[in-house]
Amino acid sequence: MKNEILRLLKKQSSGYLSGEEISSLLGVSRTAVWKHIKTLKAEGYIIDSQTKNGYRLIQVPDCLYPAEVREYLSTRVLGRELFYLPSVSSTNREAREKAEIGALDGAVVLAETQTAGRGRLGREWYSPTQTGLWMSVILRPKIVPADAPKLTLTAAVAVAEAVMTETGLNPGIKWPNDILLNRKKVCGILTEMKADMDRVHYVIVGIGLNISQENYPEDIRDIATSLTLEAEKKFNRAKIAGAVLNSLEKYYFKLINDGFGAIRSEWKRHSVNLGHKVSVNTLGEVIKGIAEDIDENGLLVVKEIGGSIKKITAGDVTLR
Ligand code: BT5
Repeated sequence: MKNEILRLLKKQSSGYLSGEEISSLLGVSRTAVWKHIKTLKAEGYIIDSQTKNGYRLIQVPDCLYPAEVREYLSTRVLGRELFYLPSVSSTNREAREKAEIGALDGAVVLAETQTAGRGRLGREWYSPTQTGLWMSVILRPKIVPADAPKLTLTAAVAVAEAVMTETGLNPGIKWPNDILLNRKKVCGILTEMKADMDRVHYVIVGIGLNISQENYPEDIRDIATSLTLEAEKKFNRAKIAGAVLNSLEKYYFKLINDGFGAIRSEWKRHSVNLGHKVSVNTLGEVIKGIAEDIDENGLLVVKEIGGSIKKITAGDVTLR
């Protein structure tokens, strides 16, 4: 009911809507209308109430409330279940718990802040409140575990495209999971899964996209950036969330229906690694050479100085 009232207020935002009109349109009492308006105000919606004219929506808060994100969604599967939390330890962790108790394919967990946001290998992900997109998507694809890394690359292409269309900026992708603007990291992706040897039960694609931070802690100041810092303007975070999910669904369906080929080409178009000297730290071993390609499984192909070819499943790449 609260969302229905919000929908009416948005439709009528150029003028006032009386409590009586709302109550007769929705078939609820005027007291109930008043209570829902009170809740909306507590959630940060600025609503002018006048005894004579009724209610008018003045401003929507910069929050990732499902009702706001839904406004921008054109998906079939992704986001059909949206779980919203003002604060959570990690959306990936929350998503895993939801997946264990039967959350649907395409369910999404969104939070305004994470108190223990995670990167790969237990690294920290800085997730201050109401400044980024801290989001995890639960997917239940019928794939074998060896194909799961393709999902990280698919998500990277999807985020890069959404960032491009929403901001006009030109993001690069650093293998396997970083989206860069101006050589600094604007987004990281953490893909986790539960699988048997021959079957994936679910995959959690965690996306951390810096939207409006203007300052970073010292340890990441030189390597991190945000959409606002690069574009020098503010963005509607709910709209960015919608755009990322729309793009992710498009590329996810493409992966499932048509295979990795087209996504691989897109990925290569955005790549900042290919053709460059790199140093890849892969579980303690450092491989140096030229990043030649990503193969049909999403592995990074590096040609070492002596000419031998190494295919890398996981690691951290430094451009040299
Ligand atoms: C990643 O790890 O880049 C994956 C990050 C995924 C975060 C999302 S947020 C929603 C979901 N829930 C979670 O708990 N996680 C996912 P990695 O490649 O390991 O990079 C981590 C490194 O990036 C850190 O060690 C820092 O150096 C740097 N870093 C931390 N916070 C950052 C930020 N906000 N922006 C840019 N760089 C950051």
